[in-house]
Amino acid sequence: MHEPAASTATVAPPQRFIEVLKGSALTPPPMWLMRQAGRYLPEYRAVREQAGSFLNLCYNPALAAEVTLQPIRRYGFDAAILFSDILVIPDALGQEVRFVEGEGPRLDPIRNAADLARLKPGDGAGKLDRVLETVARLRQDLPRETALIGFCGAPWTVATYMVAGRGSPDQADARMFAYTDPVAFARLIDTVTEASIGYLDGQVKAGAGALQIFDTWAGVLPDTELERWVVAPTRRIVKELKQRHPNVPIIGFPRGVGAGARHYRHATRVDALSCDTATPLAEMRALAGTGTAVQGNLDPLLLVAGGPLLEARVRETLEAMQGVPFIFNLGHGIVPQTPPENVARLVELVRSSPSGS
Ligand code: 1CP
Repeated sequence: MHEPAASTATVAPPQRFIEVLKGSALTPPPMWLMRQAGRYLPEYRAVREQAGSFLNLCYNPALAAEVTLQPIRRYGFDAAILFSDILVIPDALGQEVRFVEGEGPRLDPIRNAADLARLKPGDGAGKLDRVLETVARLRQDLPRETALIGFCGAPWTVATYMVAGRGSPDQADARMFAYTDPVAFARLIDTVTEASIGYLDGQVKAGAGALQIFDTWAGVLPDTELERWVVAPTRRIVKELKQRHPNVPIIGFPRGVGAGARHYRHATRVDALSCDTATPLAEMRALAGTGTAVQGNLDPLLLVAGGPLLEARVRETLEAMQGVPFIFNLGHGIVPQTPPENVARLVELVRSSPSGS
């Protein structure tokens, strides 16, 4: 029986980004960039000014959707990432977050079990509901072939900010908390894990088609602690999400874990690994060759520098990753001083990689 034309027109077009996450190797590879919405774009800076504070922008569905769409309009990336921040979870748990201009996030640090008892799981749902409204708007407004990525910070990385009250070079405060009072620290990790599961579930229900778990500071932990504070909570998040949404791929970003990435992938059961800048291309290829999609891993500063070195490195990456499930990305977030025209050149280089060879 023939389908009437009107109904075939409503069949969703394939999303190349999702196809690769499910194991296909595509040429040219789909691409997006971590922190692709941000201060390197003049149109972002204009909206950011209009919003007042950074968190106002995160909690304003119309403006947050607008800045999510800006890099898609400019560059036609294969995926959009929800504009929000990993620190909306502590904010929603009652540990108020402020962003100090030019300095970064500030929170009242959680130093012991008594501070921990002041968290109020459940109270901040209204704030997160506004982020979920952004997701719903985006799914309506994005081109249908553009995937929408939802995200959260991994419990360990979020906890490092909750304990130090700010960004820190070595996460010493969180490590000391974990080593001196592992029982209380486990309660903190559990609280963040549970909030993150609810938040990611909400993002999928609102329209996110893939999820990424950012573990920016995974690399500072020794092996046994990595298992307890990074691998175990991530495995729990993945298991819960997979039970509820078996078809939604999950990407893990265990930044800085080196050779531990294989175990992380195997033990957490993420569908894909986002590789940091230090991961050798041969290792990235080997990781993809064993049934997992990989994403990465251009140095964000090469994108600032531009020129022949950028071109050479992009070609080298495309060649190394031929024939395996690969998503072109950076090894960490794009930096504010990136010239937008270098991003345009990068898109051109990746998109002009020869297909079918
Ligand atoms: O003034 C501004 O406009 C603030 C800059 C900014 C932006 C654009 C911050 C503050 N957060 C974001 C958005 C953001 N953050 C996104 C969404 C959009 C996108 O990717 O396009 C995402 C996924 C994040 C994730 C995030 N926030 C991470 C994990 C990934 C990573 O880059 O390592 C981390 C560690 C944060 C915390 C954070 N938020 C903002 C800053 C400056 C920081 C880092 C603070 C520090 O460690 O000093």
